[in-house]
Amino acid sequence: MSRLSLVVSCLFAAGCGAVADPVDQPGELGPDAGAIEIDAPTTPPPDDIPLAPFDNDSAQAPAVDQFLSPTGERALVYGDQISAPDGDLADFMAFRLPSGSNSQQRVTVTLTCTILGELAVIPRAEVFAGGVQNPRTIACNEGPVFVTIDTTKSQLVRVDVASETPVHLDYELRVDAF
Ligand SMILES: [Ca+2]
Repeated sequence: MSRLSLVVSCLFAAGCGAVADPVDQPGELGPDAGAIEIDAPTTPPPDDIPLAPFDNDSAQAPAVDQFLSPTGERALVYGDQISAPDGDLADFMAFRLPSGSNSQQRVTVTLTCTILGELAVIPRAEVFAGGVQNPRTIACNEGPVFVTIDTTKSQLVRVDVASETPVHLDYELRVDAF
């Protein structure tokens, strides 16, 4: 069998690798194997952080808009998920209180979160009175926070997260008004 015919037949013969390997492997594997082991720890973490599905809510169309009163629904409880930098970045909820003789009322806002991923910025809920520029901010797992609100205005709550590395939040927002 000529040299050419041996090479060609190797393309079709299952055992032909055994002929070539003893020549090539010993010299290449030593230094290469070492380099691979050194590089391995620098590979990025597994991207098994889930994405929150888009739910198409917005400040204009909140996921819930609830009227709270002493004789009706006394609390707003809403649970959902958000994620960053991809997926659904923010959710919006709204609530209103009866406007009695006192236009100021204190409520408690609680944001409870289960967080997956490395966080650079603590996720938060922000409570906006309609049109007010400076929202009151409540951080994840901070516990109940007292917020004094204007009962003549609808209150918007935005829960959001900002992160350049993958982060996923399962949260429950709770507003206790009475
Ligand atoms: Ca959303």
